[in-house]
Amino acid sequence: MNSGVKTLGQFIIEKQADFPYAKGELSRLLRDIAIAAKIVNREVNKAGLVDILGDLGTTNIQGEGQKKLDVYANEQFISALSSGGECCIVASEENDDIIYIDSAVSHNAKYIVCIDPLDGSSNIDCNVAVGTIFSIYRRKSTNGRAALEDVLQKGTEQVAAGYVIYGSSTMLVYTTGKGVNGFTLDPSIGEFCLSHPELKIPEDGTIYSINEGNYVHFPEGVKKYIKHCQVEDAGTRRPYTSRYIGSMVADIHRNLIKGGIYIYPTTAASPGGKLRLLYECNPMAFIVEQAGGKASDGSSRILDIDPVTLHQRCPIFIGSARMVRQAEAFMQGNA
Ligand code: AHM
Ligand code: MG
Repeated sequence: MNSGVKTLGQFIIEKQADFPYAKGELSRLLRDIAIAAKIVNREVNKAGLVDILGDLGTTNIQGEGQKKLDVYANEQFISALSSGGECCIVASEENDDIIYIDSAVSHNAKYIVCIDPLDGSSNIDCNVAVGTIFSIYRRKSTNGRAALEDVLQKGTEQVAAGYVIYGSSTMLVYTTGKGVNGFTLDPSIGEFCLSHPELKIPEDGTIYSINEGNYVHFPEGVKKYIKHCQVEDAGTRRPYTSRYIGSMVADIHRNLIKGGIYIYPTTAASPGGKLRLLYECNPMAFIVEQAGGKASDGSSRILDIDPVTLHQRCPIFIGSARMVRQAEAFMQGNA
């Protein structure tokens, strides 16, 4: 029977043919991530019930203390990646150090996963969208145990990246470097179904997303760009609309669909930027570039940054190509 619905599982298997060298490991890795995402989704959906089912710090039915959702999400993804057998190291925003997966099945695993298990988790208390962001690399070392050097690769080396948005509906969006596809979770069948094939971000947009509360601490170029967004000009459809959810995944997802720019610049509180290169900026940059957009640190391409440390941060300007180019021009003082 052909229901006309294509599930993520079917899609991944079909796309495996795009990689002649593939033996199915990457497909299995993506499948493991999708399963963990469904488990996390179930818990995120129940977040509002915490007060009536038992508050954090109390004991659940299995006699375990109830965990904060970001800790829970971290455990779910690490557990799925550990038992899946395709991943030798997980680097998580929630853990200070890399996690070696030394189980027998992962002995010859060749993939590294960097993950932000629940981004924007401060939004959970008020029922606002949160997300998971992941990034996959192939290990470079050929023998022995994989090491930190295998994790500290440039964004250009990513073999896949994606995010899950737990919003008004739950979506998984990912790329393996051949375009971007989006899948919406159909809760009635428990499957991610292809809903946004070959996503393309509009070349230009009318939405800017930035925490303007930090305005006084922004670099001059950002201040001038914001003023530019607010000036009336019918030809460029200005003033633009300001939209800031405070969940990077949700803000970038909206801009990917409608066109727009998301900026988290350096500030006095975060002189190197707030967002992490490996867990947030690189995967989102890969996805947005694959959708036809652009991602910059204000002067250079995010994906070309050489990571030095695991939890390195960087400023980010990401979204519709024309808007990012314009913001870069302001940053360089030539707009
Ligand atoms: P987190 O990883 O601690 O959740 O922080 C990342 C989040 C992004 O999702 C969001 O865009 C940004 O931090 C919001 O920061 P701010 O509250 O400073 O505007
Ligand atoms: Mg985060």
